[in-house]
Amino acid sequence: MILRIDRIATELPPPSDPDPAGAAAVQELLGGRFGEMSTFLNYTFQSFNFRNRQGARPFYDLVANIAAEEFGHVELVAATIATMLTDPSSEKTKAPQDGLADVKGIGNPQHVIAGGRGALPQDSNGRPWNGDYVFSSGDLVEDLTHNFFLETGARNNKLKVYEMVEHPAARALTGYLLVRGGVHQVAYARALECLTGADLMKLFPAPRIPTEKIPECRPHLERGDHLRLYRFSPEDYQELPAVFTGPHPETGEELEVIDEAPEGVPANDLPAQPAVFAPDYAPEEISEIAEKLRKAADLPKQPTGVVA
Ligand code: MN3
Repeated sequence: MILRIDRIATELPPPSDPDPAGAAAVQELLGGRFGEMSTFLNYTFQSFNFRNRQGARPFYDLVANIAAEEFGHVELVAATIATMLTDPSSEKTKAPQDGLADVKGIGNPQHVIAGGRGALPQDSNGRPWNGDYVFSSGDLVEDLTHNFFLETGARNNKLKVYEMVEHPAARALTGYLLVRGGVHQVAYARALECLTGADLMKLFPAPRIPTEKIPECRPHLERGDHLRLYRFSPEDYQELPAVFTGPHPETGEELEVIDEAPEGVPANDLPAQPAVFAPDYAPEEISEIAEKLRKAADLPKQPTGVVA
């Protein structure tokens, strides 16, 4: 089962100038072959299908636990794309006027026409994420080798999107994901080392750009997030430290398992976009209905959720 926490993994800047072309490029990090949907669903299916769990517990825990963090990365990329597509002026220009004329020919038209200026499970060409991206052979060494390759490809794509897209939300996203993806790259390399004796640590950094050269990575490095594997469960996945241990291949610092999920931060409450009917042509009507329902259910007058 999955327990859900209504917070995002790291702080994103609030909406500024929309960047539909940049948002289309960031889609590669969500629904591309090496995107977060791929890391999430690869490790998820591998954990679903994992046999002899008790006999191989530290490795099962590693794959299952990283899968949970990846779900949060899918959420974070989606939040970034929605932030980049948010138009602060669309309140004024809505149907039947030409409120969407300015995005014609820029970025992915489906973000606007099929979606409510939000993320879609697609790559940067608008192609749907594909279940064929999941590799779950049942052979632990093979699956872990694949996962190391997947994290390396993901890091490669994040670096290119970083170079391509200057929007502050995209930069905050890629800075964070490069650090966390690096941890997963190390985790799978170390797991393979534990199983086979192969020294994959000589492959780091791959690609050969150290994360400390990227300004948006630095706050996460200074916090030590490049060394930490968080345990994403109140009680379970206790055997992570059996595999996630030893020195970091780039810095030599000691890896560490944090015995709880990261705190996370509240997401920005992105404003309504009436031109695309999100959440409605007249969002204030939905707010009025919600207020009445909240009152009838004896809930507090103010909404209970937390937003940034
Ligand atoms: Mn990830």
